[in-house]
Amino acid sequence: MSASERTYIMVKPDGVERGLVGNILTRFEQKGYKLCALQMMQPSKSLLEEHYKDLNTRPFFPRLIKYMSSAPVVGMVWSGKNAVKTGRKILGATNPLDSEPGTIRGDYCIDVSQNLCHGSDSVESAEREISLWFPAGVCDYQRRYDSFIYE
Ligand code: RTP
Repeated sequence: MSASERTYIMVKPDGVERGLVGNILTRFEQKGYKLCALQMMQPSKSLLEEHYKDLNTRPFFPRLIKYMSSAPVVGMVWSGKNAVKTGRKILGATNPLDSEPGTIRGDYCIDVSQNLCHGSDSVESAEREISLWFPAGVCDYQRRYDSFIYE
């Protein structure tokens, strides 16, 4: 865990279609995380199959790839202390049935298959996903007000 820990957060097609990009981005910004990359794109099936390769034996995998490639997504890289774990808390539990009010999924969705956003589940998967979605690299910069966020 360090102030330079990074996570990959993605607004899924349902989040883009429902106009929730700004809301999702704002929650990470206001928490104090540093935005290092932002892109909108319609992902290919092969990119999504690579991203979700650990799930390729699951029964919902074909449905997941179809849904994720159905419209643009917005991918972001955020950095800061505990970005991976706290990022998952900000999103809420995968199944909106279990996600607490106050989280993105707890506040805005109902079905597990349309759960608005993705967040890396470990530091290792974050680094893999950042390289996959941002092969040209992301911004690295010193933010002047970090002294107001970290001791
Ligand atoms: P994500 O990768 O999207 O952040 O989700 P996660 O780690 O919290 O959950 P994971 O188990 O990796 O599932 C990835 C995505 O697959 C869809 N899903 N559908 N039973 C179902 O229909 C089902 N289960 C999972 C969700 O979109 C989930 O976020």
